[in-house]
Amino acid sequence: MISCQEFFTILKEKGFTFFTGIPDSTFKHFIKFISDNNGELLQNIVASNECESIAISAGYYLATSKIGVVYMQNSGLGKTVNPLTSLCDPEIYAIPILLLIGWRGEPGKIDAPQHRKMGRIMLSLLDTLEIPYSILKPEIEDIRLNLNSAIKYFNKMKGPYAFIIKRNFFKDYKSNNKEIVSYELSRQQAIDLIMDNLNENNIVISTTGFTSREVYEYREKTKKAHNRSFYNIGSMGCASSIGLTIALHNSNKKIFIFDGDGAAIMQMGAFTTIGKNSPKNFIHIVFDNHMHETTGGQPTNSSSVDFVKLAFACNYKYGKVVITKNELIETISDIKNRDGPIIIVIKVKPSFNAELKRPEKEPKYYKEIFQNYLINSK
Ligand SMILES: Cc1ncc(C[n+]2csc(CCOP(=O)(O)OP(=O)(O)O)c2C)c(N)n1
Repeated sequence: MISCQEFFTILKEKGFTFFTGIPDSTFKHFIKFISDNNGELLQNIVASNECESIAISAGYYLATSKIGVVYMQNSGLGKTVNPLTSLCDPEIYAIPILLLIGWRGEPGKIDAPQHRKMGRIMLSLLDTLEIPYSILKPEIEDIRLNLNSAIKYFNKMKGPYAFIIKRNFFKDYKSNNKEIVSYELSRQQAIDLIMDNLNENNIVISTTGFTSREVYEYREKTKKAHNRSFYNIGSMGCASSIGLTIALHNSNKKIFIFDGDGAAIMQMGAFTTIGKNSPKNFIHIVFDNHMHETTGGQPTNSSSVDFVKLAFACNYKYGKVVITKNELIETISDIKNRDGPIIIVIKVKPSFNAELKRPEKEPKYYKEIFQNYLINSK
C-alpha cells in the first residue's frame, strides 16, 4: 500500500494539482486527503456527477493548459462516455485528462452484484473508447513509470489516459476535517420513524449505498415485507425517476423516495421531470448529511443547496426541511393528507455503520416480488 501523501507527491512533481470527480470507496482515503488539502497544495472541485467532472477538467485545461485529474468509481465510467468521445477525444478537441478509476467488481474478487458487469467489461470498454490505461501497483516506482507513460501519451495524442486503482491500494489517511455535521437524527433513526408510520400499501424506492441497506435492515428486523421496496442498489441518482413512473401508474399507493443528497444532486434534472408530471402520490425524502457517507464521508455540494426551493421551482407542491425528531414526527402526520409531489429534506448525521448488511438475495429476486406486488395490488 502507498500513503496518500506519497501518491500526491508523485502527481505534484509532474504538475498534477487539479482534481475533480465523484468518490469511490477504493480511494476514499485519497479523496479525503485532497478534500482536506483543497486550496493550499491543490484544487479539488467536488462534481455532481462523473460526466460533469470530465467537462470541469476540460475547462481547467482550456483555461490553464494544465492537465486535470478526474477520480471516479468504474460505475461512473458509463456516465463519462459522451464527453470522453465527443469533447476530449484526440479526434475532437484533444483534451488530455488523467482518469483515476476505482476497480469495483474486479473478476475473481467478492463485490456487490451491481459492480459485476462493469468490473468485467471496464478494460474492454476503455479499449473500445481507445483510452490507454495502466493498472497501478501501489509502489512508488511503478506509479512513476506509468505516469511517465501517461505524460508521453498526453504530449503525443492529447487525449485521456486512465490509471486503474484496485482495492487496498492506499494506506489509511486520518482526516483533520472537523466539519462533520452533527444533527439529532441518524438516517437509520429517521428511516425507522418514517417506516413505522407507513401503511401496508406504501412503497419505498431507496437510493444506492447505505440508505438501501438501512431500509433492508428495517424490513429484516421488523419482519416487514420486502415486496413493498425497490432497492436501487446501483444507478446512483435514479431512485426518484424509477419512482416517478411507478407513482404515475399506481395512483392508489403512496410512493416514497428515500434519496441521498449526493444522489439527488447527481441527477438533479429529475426534479424537473417529477415537477412537470406532478404525481400527487409522490413523496421525495432527501436524507441530507452533506456527504457521500457510503464511500467514506467525502463532502457533497449540498451545504450550498436548498433542495426545497429547488423542488418548488420545479413545480413540487409542498416541501420542508426537518432537523429534529419532533419535527419529523409532526411532518409524518402533516404530509398524510397533502398532495404531492412533496419534498422533505431531513438533516441527518452520519453513522458509518460498517455492520450494515446488503440485501441477501440476488437483485432479480427483489425485483420479482416487488413487481408482482405492484401488478397484483392495482
Ligand atoms: C455513478 C456512480 N458514481 C459513484 C458511485 C459510488 N457511490 C456509491 S454510494 C455513493 C455516495 C452516495 O451519496 P449520498 O447519495 O449522499 O448518500 P450517502 O452515502 O451519504 O448515504 C457513491 C459516490 C456509484 N454507485 N455510482
